[in-house]
Amino acid sequence: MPERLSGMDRRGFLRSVGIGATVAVGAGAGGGVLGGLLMPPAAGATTTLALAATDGYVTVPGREDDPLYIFGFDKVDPNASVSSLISTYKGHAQTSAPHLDFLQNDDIKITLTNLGLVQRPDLTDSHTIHWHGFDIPSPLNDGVPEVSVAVPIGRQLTYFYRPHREGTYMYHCHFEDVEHVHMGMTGIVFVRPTQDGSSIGGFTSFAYNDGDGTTGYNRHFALLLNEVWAHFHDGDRDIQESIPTNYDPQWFIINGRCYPDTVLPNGDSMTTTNTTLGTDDHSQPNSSLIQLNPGERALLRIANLGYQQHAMQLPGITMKVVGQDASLLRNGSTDLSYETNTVYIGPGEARDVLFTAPAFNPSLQVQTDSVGPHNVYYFKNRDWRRLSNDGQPGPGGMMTEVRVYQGGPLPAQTVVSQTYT
Ligand SMILES: [Cu+2]
Repeated sequence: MPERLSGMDRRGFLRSVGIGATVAVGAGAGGGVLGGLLMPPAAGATTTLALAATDGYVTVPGREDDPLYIFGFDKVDPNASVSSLISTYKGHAQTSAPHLDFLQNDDIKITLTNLGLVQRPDLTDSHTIHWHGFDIPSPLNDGVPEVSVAVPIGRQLTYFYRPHREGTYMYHCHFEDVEHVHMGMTGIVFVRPTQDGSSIGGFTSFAYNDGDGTTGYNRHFALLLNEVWAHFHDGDRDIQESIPTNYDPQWFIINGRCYPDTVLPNGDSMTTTNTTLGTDDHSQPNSSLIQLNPGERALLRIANLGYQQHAMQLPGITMKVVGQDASLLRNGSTDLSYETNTVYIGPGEARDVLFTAPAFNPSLQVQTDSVGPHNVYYFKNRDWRRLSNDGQPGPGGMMTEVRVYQGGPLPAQTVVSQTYT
């Protein structure tokens, strides 16, 4: 925050827009006092999208008939009215949040609408968007409510970004952040390099502006790691306090799902039907399935927004870590990337990992799905306790499958983490 803004001192500015939980924010898309003060003039292409924040329910293995209460973000129509968003989405949050895919140097406007909570009408929490790791020029767009603004129920705020640094990031709500993050308001956001579209080293898509194609890939996959501690979710449902130092998660998830649900396709395959809630087809739409043709190079965009360190392995295939926390692992001309069989990733950290799909091998175990015969490799947590669903016999938890298909039947990917059925 600059010391003086248009002749107004810092305290006066904060008073004029309000701070933290109590303020009503009225900035529309790119307009208003807030936008006029702090938004630079538009330069490149502009991407406009909208997210809505509300509550909902998800299922984890063993809790199919007693779903877990969550908070989350939905991707919604930027032109929809607040009242229509409330009638369509309130109480239908998803987790993980939608993957956000941007191009370096583009202007990005994300309008956040707070729809309120169905299960907890007594709870008048605001929400924010915090783009974790982003080099932000002002706290206004940083989503940290204690030093900026938050979005109260029924109101909207448009966040503005111009990402100058490509790579894999994450985003989350920062309002009462320990609670709202654990309740499910977490997602992956990544920035494609301006080098994308050039043909370098046999690739046209890259993790970074590497200049030599070493971070080129054929397909990319966004994988968000989290844990689930039922006590926190049930406590929020039942108006009970939880003590975070008692943290003891029972489920370990990728993109909001436990194995074997992680390999179900994108979309409504996680539809929840139960007597209390009826059917909710928005809750866990993000697949973690990694489908490859032989010889293709895959980029895993991995982020951890849980509260524990994780160690991820892909037995049978060597991984190469080329990026860390949205930075190419290179110091001048010195290559700092490394090959490994274990990727270590702490809370709030991101890794960009490349590997090449092996040839289809008929002498390995061959499974068949609707696409065809394939070999299976497991991308999984190294800790056996985290491959269990609530202590039940495995495999479960933080694991997904890499399927390498005989004959290369998969068409080119058009969106990140695309699944084929
Ligand atoms: Cu929130």
